[in-house]
Amino acid sequence: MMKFISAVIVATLSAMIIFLPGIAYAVDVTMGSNGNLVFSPDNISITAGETVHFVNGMLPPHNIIVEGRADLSRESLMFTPGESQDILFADAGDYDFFCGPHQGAGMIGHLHVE
Ligand SMILES: [Cu+2]
Repeated sequence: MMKFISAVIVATLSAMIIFLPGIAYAVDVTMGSNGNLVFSPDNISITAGETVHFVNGMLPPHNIIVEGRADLSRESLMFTPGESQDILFADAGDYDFFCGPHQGAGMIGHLHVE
């Protein structure tokens, strides 16, 4: 009986993993890549409606400030490597973004949405 229950649990967990809704990101951006105060990549092109996935890397804390767009910015600082923020860009345009703590160090990027 225990063996049967174990098998059911394993089968259920497997099914949950397989059928978890997958989220497709247009771009993964690493913040603090390879110990440098950069967004990587820092020059991004996506299509309107796509989502950019920002992942915290080395030298935290980091955040994402989209110039002139408080609604798209993620001001809360991320301290733990692996933390992430998703930003959906619904409108075409050109966006400059930077990391609040590290803007002066050149942690900036550009996003083109078509
Ligand atoms: Cu930073």
